[in-house]
Amino acid sequence: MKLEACIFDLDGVIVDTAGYHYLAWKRIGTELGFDFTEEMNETMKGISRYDSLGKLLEFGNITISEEEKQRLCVVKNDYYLDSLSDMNHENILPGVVSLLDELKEKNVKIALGSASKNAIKVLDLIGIKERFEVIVDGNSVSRSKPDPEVFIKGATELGVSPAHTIVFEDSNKGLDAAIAGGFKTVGLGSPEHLGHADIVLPGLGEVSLSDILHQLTSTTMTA
Ligand code: B16
Ligand code: MG
Repeated sequence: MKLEACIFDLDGVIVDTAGYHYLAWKRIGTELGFDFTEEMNETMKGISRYDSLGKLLEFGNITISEEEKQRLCVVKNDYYLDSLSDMNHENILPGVVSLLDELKEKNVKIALGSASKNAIKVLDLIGIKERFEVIVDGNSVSRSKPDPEVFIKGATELGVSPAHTIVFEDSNKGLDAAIAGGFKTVGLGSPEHLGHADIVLPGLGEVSLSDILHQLTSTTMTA
């Protein structure tokens, strides 16, 4: 079977912004009077800003009005955007650029599939926006991961089939979305959280496309 495309999640896969989202939510948690932990944050990775706030409020056992929810989403985003002020090419995670190079060389299509409404801004800051033929982000989907919409839209716009496309994800919910859409999946992070991916790697550093393909199918997928 031939590899037609790769769809990359953004935060935690292409760039190390997952920690910045966490710190912004932690600050909101502190302001609401409770300690928002990394373990709690794990369940929020990959989901939309509004849905993330809903989870945070559940963790804190807090009920607020819709108006206050909208206000807190704006405050959280302001904290997050502040943390991006020094972001540049150096924040790209190890192995990403060489993998994008290899995919281009082998004519494998490349898309972004992110829940973030800040995706284009982040890609601009790190200087790799032009490498993505298709960008699907939080502004272009109506259903948050784990719904497969973001990845299905990416594959449709690229003109490829999910079964011939790899999704790279750092979040549990993102992997659920990719699996529901019928994609091959590579989880980036710990097997404890991402054990349902076809394969789990600690990151993209020091791994080649052929290693990934070999591990994914042993024999049936080629680029
Ligand atoms: P924003 P991804 C997701 O991006 C993040 O993982 C998640 O933590 C964040 O809440 C979500 O984007 C929305 O981001 O507030 O910037 O619109 O991992 O799908 O690239
Ligand atoms: Mg992510």
